[in-house]
Formats: sequence, C-alpha cells, structure tokens
Amino acid sequence: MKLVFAIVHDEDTRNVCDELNNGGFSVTKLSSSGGFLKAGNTTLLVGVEQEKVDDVLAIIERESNSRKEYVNSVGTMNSMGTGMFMPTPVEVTVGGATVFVIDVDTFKKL
Ligand code: 2BA
Repeated sequence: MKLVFAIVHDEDTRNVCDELNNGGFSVTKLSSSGGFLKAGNTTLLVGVEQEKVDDVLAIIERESNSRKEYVNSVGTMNSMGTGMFMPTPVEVTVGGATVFVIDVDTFKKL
C-alpha cells in the first residue's frame, strides 16, 4: 500500500476531492500553508493500493492548475535616493500539485 501526499491549491481542492471520491478513493484533507508564500493550501492524504497510484495521480494532475502569484521581495533603494527600500513584486508559478508517494508499513481500521 502507498500513501499519496498531494499539496494542492485551495481553489482546486474541491474538484480534486470530488473526482477522487467519484473514482472510489478516500481522501483526508488537511489545511496547510506554503513556507515560501505563507499562503493557504491544502494537503490531501490518499491511502491506496500500489496498482491504483497512477489513477490517483492522473486525477490530481487533471484537476490541478498552475497559477502565477506574486511575492514582495526586499526590493531595491528608490531612485530618489531617500534611502527607502521599495518592495518589488516577484512572480512565482504555483502548482499544479506537489505530490509525494510513500510506502505504508501498516494500514488498519481499528
Ligand atoms: P510555497 O512554499 O508557498 O511555494 C509557492 C511557490 O513559490 C512554489 O510553487 C514555487 O514556485 C515558489 N517557491 C517556493 N520556494 C521557493 C524558493 N525558495 N525560491 C523561489 N521560489 C520558491 P510550487 O513549487 O508549486 O509549490 C507549491 C506549494 O507546495 C509550496 O508553497 C509548498 O507548500 C509545497 N511544496 C512544494 N515543494 C515542496 C517540498 N519539496 N516539500 C514540501 N512542500 C513543498
């Protein structure tokens, strides 16, 4: 058995979860946030038999979009020479999903 960790954009979470459920997969949703942008995202946990991992990844890929977001860098000193640093927005591409697949030692429902 495998455990799929998928970090998805909040706006994609509903579609990803719905399609995983429609495909017969159970999902646990955790609220998370990215260390770089400090923005909310969602971490999904999907426990699945090894032969079904590709099906899970295909659904996550299909339902996850990439987006441009902006983060303020420290910036450069302004041209007026007043010694003030102006924050400069830097564009980053977020997503689609970031996925980790790990081996599960034991899976039990007690
Ligand atoms: P964040 O850490 O908020 O990162 C958002 C986006 O910012 C990243 O998109 C990437 O394009 C950019 N970015 C991240 N760290 C950077 C850095 N040190 N320098 C320049 N740009 C940087 P994604 O790569 O699509 O990642 C989306 C979210 O997935 C991340 O949010 C984080 O929550 C998670 N993630 C990505 N890679 C990860 C990893 N190796 N381990 C754990 N979580 C990861």
